[in-house]
Amino acid sequence: MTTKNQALAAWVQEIADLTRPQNIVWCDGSEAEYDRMIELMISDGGLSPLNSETHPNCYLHLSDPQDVARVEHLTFICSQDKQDAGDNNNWMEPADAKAKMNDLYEGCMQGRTMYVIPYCMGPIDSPFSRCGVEITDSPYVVINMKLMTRMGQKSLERIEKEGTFVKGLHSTGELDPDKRFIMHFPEELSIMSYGSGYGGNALLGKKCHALRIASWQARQEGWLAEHMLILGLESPEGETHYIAAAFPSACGKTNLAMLIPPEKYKDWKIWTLGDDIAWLHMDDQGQLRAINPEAGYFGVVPGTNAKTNRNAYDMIKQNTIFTNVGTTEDNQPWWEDKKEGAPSTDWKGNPYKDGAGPAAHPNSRFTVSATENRAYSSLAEAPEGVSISAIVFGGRRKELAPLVYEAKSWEHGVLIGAGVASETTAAATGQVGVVRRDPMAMKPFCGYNFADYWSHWLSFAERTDTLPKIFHVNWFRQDDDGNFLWPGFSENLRVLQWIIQRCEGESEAVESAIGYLPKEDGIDIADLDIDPDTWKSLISINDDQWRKEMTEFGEYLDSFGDRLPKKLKEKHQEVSALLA
Ligand code: SAT
Ligand code: MN
Repeated sequence: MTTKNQALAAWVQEIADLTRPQNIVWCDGSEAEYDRMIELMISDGGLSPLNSETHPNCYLHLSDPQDVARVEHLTFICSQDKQDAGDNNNWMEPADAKAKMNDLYEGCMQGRTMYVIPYCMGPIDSPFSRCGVEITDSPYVVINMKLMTRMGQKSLERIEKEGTFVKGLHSTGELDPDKRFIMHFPEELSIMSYGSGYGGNALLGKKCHALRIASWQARQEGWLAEHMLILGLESPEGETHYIAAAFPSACGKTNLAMLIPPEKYKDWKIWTLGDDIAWLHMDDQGQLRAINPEAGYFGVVPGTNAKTNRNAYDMIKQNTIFTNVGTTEDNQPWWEDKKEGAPSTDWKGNPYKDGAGPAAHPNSRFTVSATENRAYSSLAEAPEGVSISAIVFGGRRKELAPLVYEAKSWEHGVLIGAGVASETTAAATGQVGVVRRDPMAMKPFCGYNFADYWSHWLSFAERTDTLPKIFHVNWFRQDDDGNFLWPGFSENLRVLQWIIQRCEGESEAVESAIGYLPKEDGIDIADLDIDPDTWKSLISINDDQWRKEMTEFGEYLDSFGDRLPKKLKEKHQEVSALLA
């Protein structure tokens, strides 16, 4: 296989000259190719088969122990003008970044195979989809891209027809944390990644393309590329509303997107469209429509069990790649809170020792095709996407943010999104559990200056008056002893119901300084074990805490200087005045 597209052929040649691989393989995306890659990886130790009776077609990959998460401090946006990247990104002069990367790439594929992976983010026939080509020397990347994207021949055909594609170059390199960089060149639609084999650093279609590069493109073209799940909530009457929700990594997007309603609401149904990324476009009628650019899930494994996420638990019993989990004595995958079996080896491949750390790495992952999910929505493949009724922001906050509140307008909703803060998780290297500002859950993923990003969000209000309503949720409130105040998981359905009722004008709310809150009986919790005081605190605000929050948030906004949209500042002042 090769290509009719001159630019692509020339680029592949140029990269081959630089990296000097032993051979070049163009990936066609076929099942046969996937099976061959699995065999190859088993034979060279990159994968091991798991118990084929309990977990048919499942494999375990153990990464280098120093290469288990995204590396935000080594991720750069290399725009011509530093201000375009903004203080929210690390920046490097494009020429310097390229020189640095080309030094690392020089001869780096000697003795190895170079894989050329054409892929399409989004349904292959959707006008909203965008294509890319990833060049990599990692077979692990090939099999993951096969599950996570529409990859191979069909994508190449689309690239040949359209002529444009995002160029992504990846090499695993020496896996030396000091020689690891993830560089983005948004003006050239290109990505250079070196020294890591981990998901978000190496599967370039995901965060690098579908968020960082796409967010930049989206601003120029009038759409949004967001760190959002997409779900459909179907009522017993058969009416389905679509919701897009942004939470930081490892804060439960996959669980919410695959939620099974509690017994009391068993006539309701949740359909999954996506669990991580949404591309939002405005249609001719002024409706915001969403597609999921991905075709699979790269989900956090620990905590997944028959109670927390039955759909995912069943989904990953076959045709799944596990990265950095432990195993049981009979070679089944094992992880913390699996609630079944016991660990025999840990994620480093050593015998498991009680008290010597978790068996599965906290950021261990499953990779699986979305078609394995029994709640997969038939509309997930629709080229026109689905019409979004509500946008939801959220984070992991022990205190402050109530269970749910609603923005008073689109502009106020943009302020609420910009105000998202969350406790850090194991999805990125660094300290876990410290609150950091993470606007729209896009801090690690927005490919340009946040001030310009907020202007772009605000501009949608000038284009239509039928925008979705905006909400904020927090499933993670705790008491002083660290107990969660809200049961979460399937019970979150009750909050989604309130959100949809609000969209339909069917539920009254209480106005507060920060937005509309549910009335005490607005969400049915009669059968839940929540005492009245706890419930009151979950759906009310503490003015002192919020005054402090708004002061800190205001300082953060001011740090964006002149580029900060005036409208956002005004909204911030409005809320602050109501709290004074
Ligand atoms: O590592 S990924 O970026 O692919 C997953 C995540 O952190 O959301
Ligand atoms: Mn994510």
